[in-house]
Formats: sequence, C-alpha cells, structure tokens
Amino acid sequence: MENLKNDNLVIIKLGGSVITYKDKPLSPNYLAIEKMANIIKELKTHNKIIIVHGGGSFGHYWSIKYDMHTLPSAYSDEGISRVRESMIKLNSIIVEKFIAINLKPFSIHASSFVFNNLHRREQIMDMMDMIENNDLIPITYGDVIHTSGGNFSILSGDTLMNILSVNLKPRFSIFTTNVDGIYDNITNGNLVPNILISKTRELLTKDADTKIEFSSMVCDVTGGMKRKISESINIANEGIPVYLINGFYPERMIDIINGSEFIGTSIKMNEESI
Ligand code: IP8
Repeated sequence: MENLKNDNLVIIKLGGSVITYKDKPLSPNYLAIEKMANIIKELKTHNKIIIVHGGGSFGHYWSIKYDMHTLPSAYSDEGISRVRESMIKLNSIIVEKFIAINLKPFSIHASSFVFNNLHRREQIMDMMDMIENNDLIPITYGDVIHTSGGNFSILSGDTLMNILSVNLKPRFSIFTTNVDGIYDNITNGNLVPNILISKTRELLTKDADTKIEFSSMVCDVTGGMKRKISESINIANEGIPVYLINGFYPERMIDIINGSEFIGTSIKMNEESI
C-alpha cells in the first residue's frame, strides 16, 4: 500500500453524546452542533477536514429498541428502516447547520465505501480528490449496513474513523465525546493526558502504576469508550496521533492543532518502539 501522508488533513468524529441528548430519544443538541460547526469553520481556514458523526439518541435509540448490534444478523426489517431513517435525519440536521454558516458539507453514506466489513480504498481515496479539488467537507456517519445473505449490522462511527484514518493518513484524528478524555478510574478518576502505545499495542502512561478502567456508556450498542480506545490504538499504531476531547468545548481542537496545551487525552505511538 502506498504511504500517503496528508499533513493538513484532520479527521474529526462528532460524538453522538455531543450532537444529541443521549437520554432523550431523537433529540438533537442544536447548540452543540452549532458550536462545533463554528470551530470547524475556523479550522477549515488552514486544514482539510473530514467529519464522521455518531448515532446518539437517533441511531442508538432504534438499534436498542430492535435489538440490533455490530454483529451481522437477520435483524427486523422495520428496525433496519428505522435506524437508517433516523441517521439520515440526524445527518441532514448537521449538514443544514454547516450550510447555514457557509460550510460546504458533502454527505457520504458509509455503505459506499464499506461492505461486509471490508472497505473500498478507491472510494475512500475519492474523498481526498474531492477535498483537494473542491471546497467540500466529506461527512459520513455510523449506520446500519447490509452485510450479506439478508444480514445487516450496525457500523460504528468509531470504526469509520479507523478505516478513514488508516487509509488517508491525516495529521491528527480527533474523537469528541461528552467527557474531557480518558480517565484512569470510572468514578472520581483523573484525566490521563498522554497515552503511549508500544508496538505490541500495550498502553503506557507516564505513571506506570496508572491503570485505565473501561466503562460502556449507557444507551450505546457499539461499545462506548471501550471501542473508541481500541479504534484509537489502531490509528495511533499507524503513526497518526489521536486525541480524545470534550466536544462541548470544541475550541480545544484549535489548541491541539496549534500545538498549545489542551485539555484532553492524546494517544500516540511510543517513538522508541517505532
Ligand atoms: O455512535 C453508531 O455510530 P456510533 C450508529 O459512532 C448507529 O457508534 C446506527 C447506532
């Protein structure tokens, strides 16, 4: 595989817990979306941007109701339609907010570049073409996708982050969630600012005694923080720095890009192990 480096590309995940009220079915958080859009506009002046968004109280609400998961299976057709429809709706709410401030989003459905859990590299590279030759911001999202033989599965936006990052080699990949980053402990924990991963994908923190406990977010069929961390490790393993920050303070992305101090967690490959 050719080793592309896209030094001014940033891939950003808008977490479902930021863009929707996760405990209130089908309710977008318009203010959070607007705030995020304004910061993305600022970032866009010096960077190329690709957006991935999660399902929040849209996709996850229906996935739970119809017992649908990431494992391919013969789920209820009604459930499949409901999840798909709700994600289209959420995507169009975000797209409208972007257009309202003169950003030019271009929605790309995940099934156009992922099929049967395999990705189509050509379609992914096409996003780069569109970024380089147009002023567009490709925007894709976690969704229900057809696998085969009548089976469908829920595809997480976190997995899309991994697929896009590994193929497009951005300068950074940023996950936004409703917490400041990764904590060393589920209750009363401390924020872990830097995590290094070794070649063996072992997590190394500055303080060797720090252990990271994982929790699954309530109302999440795709694995919550645990999946975010495992996808982040896959990305960092390719030499791409990953940041997890609080999406209610999207200005923290500007600090990251400026190389300033920021509140959040970075996950990077331990240089000594490269
Ligand atoms: O919120 C899942 O995407 P995620 C989307 O990024 C659905 O895990 C349909 C539940």
